Amino acid sequence: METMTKQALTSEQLIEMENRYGAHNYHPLPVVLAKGEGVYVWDVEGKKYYDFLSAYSAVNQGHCHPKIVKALTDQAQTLCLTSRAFYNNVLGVYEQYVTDYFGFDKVLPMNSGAEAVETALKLTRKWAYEKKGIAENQAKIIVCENNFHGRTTTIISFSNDPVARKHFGPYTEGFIRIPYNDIEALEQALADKNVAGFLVEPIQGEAGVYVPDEGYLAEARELCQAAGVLFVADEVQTGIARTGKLLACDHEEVRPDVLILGKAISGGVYPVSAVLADNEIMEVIHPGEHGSTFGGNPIAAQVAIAALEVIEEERLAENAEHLGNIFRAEINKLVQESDLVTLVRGKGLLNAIVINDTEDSSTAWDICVQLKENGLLAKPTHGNIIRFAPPLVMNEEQLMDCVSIIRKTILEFKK
Ligand code: IF1
Repeated sequence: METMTKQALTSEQLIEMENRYGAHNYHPLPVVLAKGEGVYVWDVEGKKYYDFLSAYSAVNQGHCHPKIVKALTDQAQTLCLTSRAFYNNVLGVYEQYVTDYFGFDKVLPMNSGAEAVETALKLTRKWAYEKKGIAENQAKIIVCENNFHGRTTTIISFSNDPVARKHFGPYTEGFIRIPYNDIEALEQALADKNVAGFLVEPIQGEAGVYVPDEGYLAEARELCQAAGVLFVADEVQTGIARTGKLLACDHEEVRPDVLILGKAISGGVYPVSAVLADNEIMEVIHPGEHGSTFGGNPIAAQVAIAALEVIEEERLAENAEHLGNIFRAEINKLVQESDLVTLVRGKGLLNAIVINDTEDSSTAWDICVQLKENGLLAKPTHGNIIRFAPPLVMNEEQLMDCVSIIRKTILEFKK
């Protein structure tokens, strides 16, 4: 049988193939992308779109950033993978660079965000037993309601999202769940002497870009310090310039004890994640106690250095801050004009609009389909919230173009 070339396949055929041969663990918007550059992506029929999701904030530096892609291809032609059974000539350079960049003594390199969260949980528990003196198997970690930290068995164990959890039990023990943005609840939970850490998203992404009250992170951090509990920040989504600062914690000058990074640390070019901490914490991990075949491989290391350099060179945090302010001001005008949009919230270029309909409605989805028709790709989170997170390399003119697409779509939308 003749093999079909990529170009021969239509969107419809490609969707049908995914449907037939792939597990149905996602429900994508019906658009099949074939190319990306900067803030734009193109579908297989050649239609051009603004990407307003950035692969869930992984592609902060824009699609196929030439500097990051060059780092990837150069290293791929030289040395791809050694495993950590041997040293390689890139990892140490990266480790020095990334620890200096974020201001921690040490890094533990992993691949996916969920793996980095798992790493932070293991690190927190081990620290609790070996440094804090908690009795064996008694350590607890405080987490927040409506958290999203990934898809592994332990992580979904402390989720309260029924879709993420149901029929995946039995669940991992040792977690206390408290309301997000509730200092009193944290204070009460910290009274338990077996608490080892507090795991928190500085802005809750999946929950619908839920920004806590000003001062929440700083107060939470102080309470943890006073209780001798590790403050563990999951900045997988909020990190690396997305919210207008390098880290979302920087808005409140909070330095976490354990920092979890993923997604944009590679500019979306390669799966790279990291856990950063100071020696006092990281030294509890010894050879053989944790790791990953691919973690810290030479390609990942080169890609991450390049991706972090781009953030600084192109002043992406400053741009996110600037464009984010414009974006929310413009969408707030729309809130006044349209009954369909009730509010816009977010920080920097991590924003969401709330649609005037129920959580189980299809309205946000239907609007996203219409946005797609009008040349802009975004994704709902819940039935009534749409997340807006374009690449941070966008310019003001492009942003205003996007605002007018969103405006037109909302004003013309009929339920
Ligand atoms: C999916 C949301 C975003 C994360 C935080 C760890 C991870 C994530 C704070 C795990 C991942 C993703 C994964 C993606 C959907 C998604 C997401 F809608 F669920 F909330 F980004 F907005 N910590 N977030 O947000 O990282 O293992 O995926 O590399 O389809 O599951 P990962």
